[in-house]
Amino acid sequence: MARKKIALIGAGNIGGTLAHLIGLKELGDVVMFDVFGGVAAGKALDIMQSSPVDGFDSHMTGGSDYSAIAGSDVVIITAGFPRMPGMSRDDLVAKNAGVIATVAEGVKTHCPDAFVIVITNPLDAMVLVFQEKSGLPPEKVVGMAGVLDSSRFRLFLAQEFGVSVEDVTAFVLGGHGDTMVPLVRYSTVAGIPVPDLIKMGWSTQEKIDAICTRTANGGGEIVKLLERGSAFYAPAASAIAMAESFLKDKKRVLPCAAYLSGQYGIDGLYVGVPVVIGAGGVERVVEIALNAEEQAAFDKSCAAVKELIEASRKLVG
Ligand code: TXD
Repeated sequence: MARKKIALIGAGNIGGTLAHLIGLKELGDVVMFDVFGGVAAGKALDIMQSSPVDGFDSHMTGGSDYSAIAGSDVVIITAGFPRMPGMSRDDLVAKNAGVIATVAEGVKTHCPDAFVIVITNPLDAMVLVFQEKSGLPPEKVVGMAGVLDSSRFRLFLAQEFGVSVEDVTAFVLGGHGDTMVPLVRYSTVAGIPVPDLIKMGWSTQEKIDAICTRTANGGGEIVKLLERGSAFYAPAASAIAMAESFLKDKKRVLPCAAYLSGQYGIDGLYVGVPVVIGAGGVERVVEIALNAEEQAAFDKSCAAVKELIEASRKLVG
């Protein structure tokens, strides 16, 4: 079986980490693209030079010529500008919508059959801009946010309960950002729902509420600490989980920004929901029944996504 080909558009902090993880996991060969072609080429060469030490075979190249991404199986997009301190994700819309429109043109021309994962913020708006501008089928275009948000939620819950992160599952819905909706009743420790754990005295409602707030502000917490740039290790790991599920047809159930056409009462928007990712891309949207409080939070989140989309439409048409 020939090796898979993975194109990384954007060779910044997340792009470089993605390439390293792809090598370590032997997921395929890597082509990195960046407007700064030297950075892409330098990172590709540096990571490939680690391959004899770590024992992986992966061919990596970098540059600023779109034709190099031809025939890619997966494209992961991080191109754009990161959030700086004091800047909200939403402030990024003006800068990044134009970048994504250009990237969409490159992907449409050179690898229209690829499975595309968009990471660039503001995520829910950028993934729709990409899908509309590229014309790729909606099931082959997803946004990465929910895996990261739920990973943060899982970590904080595991720390609160004093158990392994492996045994904590978490469920988040909605847009990426401050309006994200952590679903506590679907979050568990080895199958025991968090509300039951509260009843069992493992934690209190106040502590769980504080964890939900910390999760929703998880990106901002890191931006504040780093002072320049935003999180990149956990975002890269999250996108790799999605790419791996596609490449290996694992059919994992992962929260992703997926195109909704009527599910959850939403039509024509990308919003974070649990989906099954397999060789066909997004093979299924998991639609659960929400209670009134959850529905209200979800609707609020969708309204925030809609606002962003309108803002980006004004900028790139
Ligand atoms: O959950 C999520 N979706 C996110 C999203 C979590 C964390 C960070 N998130 C966003 O990802 C962040 O707000 C940014 O919009 C992207 C990429 O973050 P990263 O930390 O990798 O940013 P960098 O290091 O600035 O890298 C961006 C690269 C940089 O090398 C630029 O030269 C390049 O993008 N760039 C371009 N490449 C190709 N084509 C164009 N037009 C272009 N413009 C800039």
